[in-house]
Amino acid sequence: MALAKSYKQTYNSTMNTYYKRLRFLISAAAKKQFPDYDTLEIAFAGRSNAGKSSAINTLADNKGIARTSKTPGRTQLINFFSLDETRLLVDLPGYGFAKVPPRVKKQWLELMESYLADRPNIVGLVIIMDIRHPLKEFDWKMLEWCAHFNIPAHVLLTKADKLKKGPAKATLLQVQKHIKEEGLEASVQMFSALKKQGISEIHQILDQWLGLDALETVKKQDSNIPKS
Ligand SMILES: Nc1nc2c(ncn2[C@@H]2O[C@H](COP(=O)(O)OP(=O)(O)OP(=O)(O)O)[C@@H](O)[C@H]2O)c(=O)[nH]1
Ligand SMILES: [Mg+2]
Repeated sequence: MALAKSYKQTYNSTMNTYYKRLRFLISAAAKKQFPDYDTLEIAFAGRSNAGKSSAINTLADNKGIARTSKTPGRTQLINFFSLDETRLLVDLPGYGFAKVPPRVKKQWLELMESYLADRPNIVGLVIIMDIRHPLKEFDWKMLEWCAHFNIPAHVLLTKADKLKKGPAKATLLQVQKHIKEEGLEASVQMFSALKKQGISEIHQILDQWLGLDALETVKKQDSNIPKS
């Protein structure tokens, strides 16, 4: 199987370099521009400026692939990236930009709704939150959306470099507890694009959702085969 072979070729025991192959596919302003459903898709959602694009760049070890910005609300399109022919990552536009006119907010809502309502190929949602401002109204909406459609959710508490270790850990535990208390489910981790913290954890989650962990077993079984 070509895919299994290519995954094995890009994986080594210390660093999963599979995600380095991430390539920009299309920026979509409307549903008709979305790619076909014949892929597994993982979407990255979060409030504006939370660090979605930076997280994608960091996990792909490619600074420039997803555009980042100091101006909240810059990414107003849905950006699709491909890992291979059957696996996509999606950078969703952020919510919560104060200075944006109502017309733009309305466009954002329509685009997000058209995406979330009609992508049966989504296998997981990564919800990015600034560790200093977790679990805002939009984040709860996304967690509820995942529960409703039975889609696994993973929370990245990013910008972890902005807090000391103790408060960061306390926030992680609080977020886990609060999600559970609300009867919702999500795995939670710390992350920092600046310090490149939490990369192997997010890779493991993505591997699982994208069915790549099964290929890992194949890799181990084949590890005695000499490299050509
Ligand atoms: N210190 C620190 N800054 C970060 C981190 N991740 C992102 N940033 C900064 O936060 C700002 C916003 O990052 P983006 O990745 O563009 O955020 P976004 O969620 O994609 O924003 P929108 O596309 O506007 O919704 C940029 O100035 C980044 O450099 C991090 O882990 N640590
Ligand atoms: Mg962005």
